[in-house]
Amino acid sequence: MSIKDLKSIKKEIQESLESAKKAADLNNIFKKYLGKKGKVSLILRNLSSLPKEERTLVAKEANRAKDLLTREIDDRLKEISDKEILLAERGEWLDVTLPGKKPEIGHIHPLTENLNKCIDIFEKMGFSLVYGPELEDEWHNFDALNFPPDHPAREMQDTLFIKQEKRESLSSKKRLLMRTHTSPVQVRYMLKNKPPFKIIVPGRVFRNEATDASHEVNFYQIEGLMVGKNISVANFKAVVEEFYNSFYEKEIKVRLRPSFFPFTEPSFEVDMQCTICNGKGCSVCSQTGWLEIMGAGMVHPNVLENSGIDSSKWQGFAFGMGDRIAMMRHKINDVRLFYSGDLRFLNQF
Ligand code: FA5
Repeated sequence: MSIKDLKSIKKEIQESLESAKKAADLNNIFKKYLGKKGKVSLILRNLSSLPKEERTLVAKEANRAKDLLTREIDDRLKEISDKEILLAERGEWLDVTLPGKKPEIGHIHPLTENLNKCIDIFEKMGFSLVYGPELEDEWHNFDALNFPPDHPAREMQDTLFIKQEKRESLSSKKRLLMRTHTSPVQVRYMLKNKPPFKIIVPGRVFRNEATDASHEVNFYQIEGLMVGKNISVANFKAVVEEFYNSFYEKEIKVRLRPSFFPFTEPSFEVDMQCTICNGKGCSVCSQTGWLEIMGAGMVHPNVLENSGIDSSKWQGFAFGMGDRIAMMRHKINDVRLFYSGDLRFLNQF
């Protein structure tokens, strides 16, 4: 058996594949070349009888022919079986022996799985789970949260307003929008409940902004709110550290930086140590070792008062975090992938 013979076998295989019309033809081709006594199988089995210098070359070519044949036959069998199914579906032909179509079994979306993990951790720390409406009014989303009318802070979050007739003449409690954050649920909860309490509010939020690797038009937030007597920033730091340690299943360092939100005073941005480089500095954390992960602060007295709570007796902290915690957990560098509905991405979880 020489390389030349092998090449002609390959040609022969290709020709018979081209003329094969039925599954049975393909099975015969398989038998002829790759069956127990098939031409290619025999070559592979008898390699040791070839001179050393020819053996490697022949082995390489024979294996190539084997791969080509297996792949082609698989593809063609699938093609033929699809055609047969199509014909059967048209009622022209029915093969009752064909195996049924396996129903595809879905799984929980990675963002839902992350939310569930967060909920479990906070519930273990005694937080109650609260939900609020996605279609919100301007009063709960902005006014009650201490955003003054016409203050530039209102523009901080580009808002998707709902078209309403004579909108300008409506009160802010009637002017509707898609909530831009989960913070309005703080107000809704405080109006109906007496402190002390600690709650978390997971949910979808909407912003009218251009998308990029860390910005989506619609994304998830988890809001936290704890109100009681003598609640301080130290309590907040202990809660978030405990949360991140459990969420990432390793010790995570957290630091607070001063920031501004109309509904908290003082306000801060919370950074966590980058989980990818463990704080050493990498491209994900722009070589700083830290990643901004949430907004937070001590609830502004005006917000407590707007929500019917005496700010001289009670105080608390609030925080809001987005999908970045899931990105960091799964090492995903573009938030849009989570919302793409692309099964090639989602099937990896
Ligand atoms: C807020 O939304 C505040 N409500 C958070 C808060 C709550 C502060 C309670 C104080 C007290 P901010 O706009 O920074 O803040 O959003 C919070 C987090 O949501 C950000 O850290 C970011 O991770 C995420 N986020 C913001 N905009 C987007 C977006 N367009 N796409 C995806 N995630 C976003």
